[in-house]
Amino acid sequence: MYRLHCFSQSGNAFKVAFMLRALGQPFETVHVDFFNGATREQAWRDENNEMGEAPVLEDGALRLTQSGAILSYLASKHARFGGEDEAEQRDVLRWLLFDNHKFTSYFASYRFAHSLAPAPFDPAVMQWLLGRMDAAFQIVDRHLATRDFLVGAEPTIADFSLSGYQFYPVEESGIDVAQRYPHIGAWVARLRQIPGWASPYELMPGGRRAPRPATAA
Ligand SMILES: N[C@@H](CCC(=O)N[C@@H](CS)C(=O)NCC(=O)O)C(=O)O
Repeated sequence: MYRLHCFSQSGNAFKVAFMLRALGQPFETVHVDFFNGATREQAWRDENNEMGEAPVLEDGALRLTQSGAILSYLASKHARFGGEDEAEQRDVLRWLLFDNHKFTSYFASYRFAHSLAPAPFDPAVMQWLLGRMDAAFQIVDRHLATRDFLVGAEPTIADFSLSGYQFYPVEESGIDVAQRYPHIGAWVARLRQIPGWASPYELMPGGRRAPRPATAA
């Protein structure tokens, strides 16, 4: 059985959990104690991921890291969600790269700084992150104005990847994505309908943390 090293606040890990559920593949979870510094410990890195990040997926003797690489591995192994042909597969890769560089990355950083980090960030840093995130979200919102999914006519791993952080409560980021980016909001609602979908807090261990009192956006 697959073993997913993850924690409930990790949207990057949720990308993989969502994919496994959509594939109907059972998996065990292994809690990564991120908030107590597990990913910074050299012993954890030596054993799990030299890059110091969750998620990690074990498939027998294989230990896979980087959600995009894991999603590609699963799509290829189970022959689902990878794109219908070579052109779609290339397009999926473009979106995975855009996601990891900008879409997930700035949103997840903003959310962490907004409510999960131990202390508030400098407002100038928050403004900069918000601007970077907004630029990426506008691009995706425009793309989704004329289609149901990011690539092709059916969901792909590009959808699992970009939506990783979109199923958490609004108060964690302080950004009402559905209201600010209506096409992204409609796409997220469609993804919730994929059989197997469940919320990150149901699928991954660690529970909820009381958000730190918010800083102004
Ligand atoms: N591009 C990576 C990002 C993974 C990532 O940033 N994971 C976070 C948790 S959501 C992490 O473990 N961060 C540890 C750290 O930065 O110290 C992926 O998609 O897997």
